[in-house]
Amino acid sequence: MLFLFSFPCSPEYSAGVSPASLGPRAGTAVFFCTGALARVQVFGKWHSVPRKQATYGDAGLTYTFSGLTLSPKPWIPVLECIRDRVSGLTGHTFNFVLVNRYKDGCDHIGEHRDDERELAPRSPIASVSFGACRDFCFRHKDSRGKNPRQKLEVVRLQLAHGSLLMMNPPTNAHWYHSLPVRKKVLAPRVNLTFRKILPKK
Ligand SMILES: O=C(O)CCC(=O)C(=O)O
Repeated sequence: MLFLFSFPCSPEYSAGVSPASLGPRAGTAVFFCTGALARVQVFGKWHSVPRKQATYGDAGLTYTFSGLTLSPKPWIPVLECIRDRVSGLTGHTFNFVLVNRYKDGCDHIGEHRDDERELAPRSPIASVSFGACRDFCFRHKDSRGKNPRQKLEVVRLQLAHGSLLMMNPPTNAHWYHSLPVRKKVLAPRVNLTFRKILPKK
């Protein structure tokens, strides 16, 4: 089940966040992955991640996806502030955030499901967007590939500046999502996905 809200985006609520304020040059501290941590494995081949990524969260957690294991950096005030606003609005708590920064419409994220074992099973993923409006697509797991078992329509949402999308269970058990290339989009966008990760055993 999905819910799309307009996130209160005043400076008071969003800590003045914009793609610039979450960019590496602004000095407000989001450190994006570089080197080996900015590469992903897809069908056994390594590629540069077509966007910038960073993870922040509680101490001791790790999150593995696309062949990468990321240990979050300690929370910084701007992300804590937004996390707490999202918690206040939704009633859910989060211990981890994945930050994705798309410099323009050529940066993207391919179809995936966020179905990693470290994610707390009954916890939603809260996705907050800042900057350029981008299409966000959901494709049902049975409607993928050349000979799909079903032909369900792709669900397209527009994630505008200040939107909060709640991906509630069991959405990601059945639907893949992606942020496709949109070459006409010239402006940057930052997306924060707040998650609850299970502590390591
Ligand atoms: O940038 C977005 O809106 C999507 C990010 C995403 O799919 C993810 O973090 O799993």
